[in-house]
Amino acid sequence: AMRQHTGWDRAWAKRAPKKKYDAIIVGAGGHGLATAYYLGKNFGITNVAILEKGWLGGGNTGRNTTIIRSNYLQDPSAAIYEKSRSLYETMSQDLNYNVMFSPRGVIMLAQTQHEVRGYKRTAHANALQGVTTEWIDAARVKELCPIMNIDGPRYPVLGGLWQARGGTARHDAVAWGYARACSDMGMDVIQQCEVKAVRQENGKVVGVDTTQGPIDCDKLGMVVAGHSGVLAQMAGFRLPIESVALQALVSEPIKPCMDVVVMANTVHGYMSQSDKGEMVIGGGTDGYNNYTQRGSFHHIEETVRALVETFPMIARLKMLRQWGGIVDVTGDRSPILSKTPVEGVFVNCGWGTGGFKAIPGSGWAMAELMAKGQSPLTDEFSMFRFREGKFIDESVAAGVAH
Ligand code: FAD
Ligand code: PYC
Repeated sequence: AMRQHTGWDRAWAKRAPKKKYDAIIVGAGGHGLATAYYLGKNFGITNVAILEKGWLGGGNTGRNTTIIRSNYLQDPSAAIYEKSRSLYETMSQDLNYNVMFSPRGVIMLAQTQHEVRGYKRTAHANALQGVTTEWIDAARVKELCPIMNIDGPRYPVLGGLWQARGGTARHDAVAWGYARACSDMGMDVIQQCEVKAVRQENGKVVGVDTTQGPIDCDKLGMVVAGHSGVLAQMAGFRLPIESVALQALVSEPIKPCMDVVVMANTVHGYMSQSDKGEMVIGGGTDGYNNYTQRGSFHHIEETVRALVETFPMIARLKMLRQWGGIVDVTGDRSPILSKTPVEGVFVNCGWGTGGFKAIPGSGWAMAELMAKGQSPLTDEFSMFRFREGKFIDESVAAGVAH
């Protein structure tokens, strides 16, 4: 008989949890998987389990709109986001898995004088940080994205911040590629395994209780995005995080018409075109804290209304589907990669609306923090910075209205 699509090895092995691991990572999103991958690749720590309550990549990693850029303002942000963007350049080769990194370029539009000043400032900061971005005028914006109406009348395009090596990647492939590489190193990726409690003795972590039983560990990495507050509560401390839904939608597929990513932050909308031809569209976060992973009608209306002056063609599109993810937002719109009050417990969260782009850099840095107790890439992102007033303000660069 002809063998068609049978006899394939599983991309990652299905194993029952062992009694004990050197390190447990909670959350098999991109950040959790990348953390495990670099623990193995950079530090030889492979007695690792990644525990996922649902399915691998089913959180924000599989729900985001995949924009990758590193045009942030502050030096610690530029360091970690540019490290991440540069790791995306070679990720398909590193993982031997096609993550479809597409550095098609990202424009952040300036549609007010305030934004013109803000983005010119960012372009200067990026030049000092070694991040290649450029302030471009309205005519160049139109050249890069001809479907755009730059004349207003309400919000004419005045120019933009252009990052030519920003772009997109296939979100599921990033999760799947890391998962396969972790499994190949002998790590256990365990799905449908929810962490319910964090066990500690004398202020040090000793294990977790899960829906698949108790599992011991020496080190624990909490990498659960919108559920970070819930995990922190299990370990007995609080995090300065708010969880809120961020929604997105896609149109019916149409012919290729836009080969850059555009973010229009004054009007609260952004758009790119997927390889299938769908226009991928998103707006600001929901206006209230919630754990609802769903879309809502008013969000479609608000977002399409926001974008239709700048992209008149979307008035004629049918919208195909919408969804939501729970993002973990900090007060300064920067992430937390940190030790915690519990010895052996580390936390990686607070990426909010913008962590897809950060997956490889965050995993690289978090692995170093967990392996060595310190990383130059995470030094400034401690959870204790909020107590000390050392904020890393990225409210403009976050690019998505909160
Ligand atoms: P997740 O992928 O959410 O992974 C966390 C995992 O932890 C989940 O799978 C969850 O099930 C698991 N978990 C939770 N609790 C437990 C438990 N108790 N036990 C076991 N497992 C648990 N970022 C960008 O850079 N560019 C974008 O264009 C962009 N667009 C976005 C659009 C939308 C609509 C959304 C929602 C987000 C967007 N983001 C974007 C943000 C980005 O998706 C996130 O910052 C990033 O994916 C977070 O990854 P993560 O691995 O930390 O979280
Ligand atoms: O962080 O670039 C971003 C982003 C775009 C849309 C959602 N997040």
